[in-house]
Amino acid sequence: MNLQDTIVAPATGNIISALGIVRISGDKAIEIACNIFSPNNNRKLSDILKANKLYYGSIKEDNRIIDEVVLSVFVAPNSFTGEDVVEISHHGSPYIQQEMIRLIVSKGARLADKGEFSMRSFLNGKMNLSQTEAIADLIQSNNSTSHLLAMKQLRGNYNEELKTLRQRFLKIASLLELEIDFSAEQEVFVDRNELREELEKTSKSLEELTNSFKQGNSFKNGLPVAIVGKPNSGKSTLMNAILNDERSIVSSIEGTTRDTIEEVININGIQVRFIDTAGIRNSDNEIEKEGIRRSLLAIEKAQVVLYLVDSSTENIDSIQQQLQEINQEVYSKEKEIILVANKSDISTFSQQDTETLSQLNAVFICAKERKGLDKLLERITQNMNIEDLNSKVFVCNERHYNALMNALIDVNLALVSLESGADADIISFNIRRATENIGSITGEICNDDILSNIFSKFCIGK
Ligand SMILES: Nc1nc2c(ncn2[C@@H]2O[C@H](COP(=O)(O)OP(=O)(O)OP(=O)(O)O)[C@@H](O)[C@H]2O)c(=O)[nH]1
Ligand SMILES: [Mg+2]
Repeated sequence: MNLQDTIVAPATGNIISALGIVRISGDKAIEIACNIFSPNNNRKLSDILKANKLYYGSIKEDNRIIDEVVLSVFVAPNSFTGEDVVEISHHGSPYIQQEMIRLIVSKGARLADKGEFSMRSFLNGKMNLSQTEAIADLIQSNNSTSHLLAMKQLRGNYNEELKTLRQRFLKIASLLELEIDFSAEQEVFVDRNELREELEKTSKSLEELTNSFKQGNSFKNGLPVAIVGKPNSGKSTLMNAILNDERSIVSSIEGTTRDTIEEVININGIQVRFIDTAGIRNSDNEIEKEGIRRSLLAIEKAQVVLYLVDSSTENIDSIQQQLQEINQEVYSKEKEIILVANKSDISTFSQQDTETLSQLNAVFICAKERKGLDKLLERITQNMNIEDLNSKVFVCNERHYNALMNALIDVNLALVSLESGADADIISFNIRRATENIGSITGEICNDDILSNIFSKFCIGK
């Protein structure tokens, strides 16, 4: 990707609105603006141009006026990208915007790639990588939780902590490498007890950060809750009762739901994504089989699994058997499985059965009459404390999570090497790898592939 040329893109969406913005960035931005913009005071823009000023006038192609606009001029390095930037605020017609971009391209600019403004901002040192990602999240935030998380990341979140850690590690690795140089003298520059303490402390804080991902991700994208169980257990009825809407088709015919249906609702400030699934059973029907495959996929992706049983037809032994099977299905995935005994209005459970179900922590509901739902919703969100959002640090970016996991593995490997009395070069190798993984989060260490991958997920004009 050529980062030396001048780029242009719409900064606002392709919809009819009061105003729209076209942004130009690069060496030729101001020259192009002077070429196409005529101030309303009949003077030339090049004669009156100053940094950080707004100008009112027209965008013209030859003598044809495309629009009356306000021009903002930012001179490098004091702009979003760190380059010369011109922003044109025009009347919000997609046609005007297209015409303007066509004209600007004809004057020597190139259409920007996805996220190219942000990439330039990063490469010119205006923001670190994690902050540019926070901006993408900020644009996509659609509720108070995702907004707050993006804001926290934009303001640094765990960046400073990682930066300090990386510096400390770089120093340790260098000292260890010095020992290799002085191996003949048997010099020791790094006290092994202190190093052990340092590595243990780091391992613990990296573990805390990685552990926060599950919750952070649920806060950001909504807690995924799969409603599963045999056909006719009342899954779709429960989904509709929670949504207070006839969203899913309900019928007494087994195998009514064929595809997964997903809806998000807000429970006391927490976004929860409910997924109604096809009832799980052995079936020869191709469509139903596909539905069941999707149900299993929904379980795979869920944080919480509501396992519904029909209190009017089930018996305890069978329920225990089903729970065992579902536990095997989600084995080691750290999901919470909540047993939900539905149809309490026509329940055939004995007192003893009810006690056994209580011991299994079951929640008793009657989806049809919307009874017991409050308790169920409370159970679902019990591990998500909205107050934590302000007081705790959360990792909610998958790329950061993977890098932190790798760093954690490196630090633990360094610890194992240390315990086994390994040579300084082996310990230092693991520590250096940890610093690289940590550095990849803020972009201190990165390569073109990582950058292209990150910025390709951005929108055009950002
Ligand atoms: N009496 C009673 N009937 C219920 C209750 N919940 C659901 N039903 C009935 O049970 C039948 C099946 O309900 P659904 O919600 O379609 O069941 P499902 O689990 O989604 O079934 P599939 O989509 O086929 O897997 C319908 O006739 C519902 O009216 C309840 O709490 N009490
Ligand atoms: Mg259904």
